[in-house]
Amino acid sequence: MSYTIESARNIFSSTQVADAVPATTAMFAKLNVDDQLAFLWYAYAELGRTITPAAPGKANLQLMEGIFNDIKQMSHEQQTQLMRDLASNADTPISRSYAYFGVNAKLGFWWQLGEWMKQGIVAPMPAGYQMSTQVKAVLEAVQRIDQSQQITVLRNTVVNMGFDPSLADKQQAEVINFKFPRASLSPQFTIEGVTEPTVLKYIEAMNADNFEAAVALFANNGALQPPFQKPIVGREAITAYLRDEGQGLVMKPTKGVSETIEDGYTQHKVTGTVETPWFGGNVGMNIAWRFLLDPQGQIYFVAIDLLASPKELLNLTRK
Ligand code: EQ3
Repeated sequence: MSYTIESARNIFSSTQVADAVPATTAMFAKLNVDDQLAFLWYAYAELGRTITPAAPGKANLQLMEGIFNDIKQMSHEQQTQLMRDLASNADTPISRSYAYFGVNAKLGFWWQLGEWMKQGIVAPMPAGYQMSTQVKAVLEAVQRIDQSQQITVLRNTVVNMGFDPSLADKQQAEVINFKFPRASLSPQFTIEGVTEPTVLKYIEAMNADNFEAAVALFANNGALQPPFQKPIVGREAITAYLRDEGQGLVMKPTKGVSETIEDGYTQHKVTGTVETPWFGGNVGMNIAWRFLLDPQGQIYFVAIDLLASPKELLNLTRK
């Protein structure tokens, strides 16, 4: 049997992923724009406290200095309009620039705005604001899920803002990517049940932000499937994705299972936690990596799943 990316997606198919994340993100998307901004403010008031203060980093924020200076010059009405434009994907110059920010730059942008909202430099939530029943319902839904799922919802909302670059002309500025400082030593690890060198090298390279080394482990037509997304196919596309999304992640795999299937292909499921530089050790996301290696030992497919519950860390069944 030969694999296709489509059939590879079904390996270890009993893995339970955190479906509450897309469900809650969809509830959020139905709110009107002002309710969306209000929801984010209240959700962030809770979660923001666990953000590692050093995470955005001065050097990273300097990359957006021009836009920040413009925002500081605006009246509160203009600032509020800017936030509405971003949330409603309106076609404005700042909304277009935002669409070309990398994921971490988008998060950093809002982090800075949030800090300035607290200080009154950027228009705060209107005094006496009354939360609508719709906002309350989404907030309650978010409170029911665990913290790692909550930060994923928050992240998704911010990522989807701005003017969709697929509609804009692509002659815009380069993508702004953040870099995060690393402790000089990557975490030492062994994975109980998995000794496959390709899997170990993948984790090691990712823990050093060495994306070239990580991608060299993939087959030419290999694919990486991020949580709740379609597979990203080919080395070039995977490299661009990891440079944007993989910076500063700390991966702590613990357990796994390996199996030779047919025609020399092997499959490996590894579970453990992943920390983002934004929340450091405060939030450990429960993650599974489902690898399919070709007969040459190259990664033909790897899915990264955000697991439904910590119990899923122990689900290493093969079906
Ligand atoms: C200002 C305020 C509060 C109000 C205003 O009205 C609107 C907004 C938007 C506001 C601001 C909100 C802010 C600042 C929100 C910030 C949220 C943050 C910092 C969220 C960060 C989340 C990060 C996550 C969930 C990262 C997850 C990464 C994972 C799971 C990566 C996994 C990977 C692995 C393990 C691999 O092996 C390689 C691939 C991949 C990268 C997918």
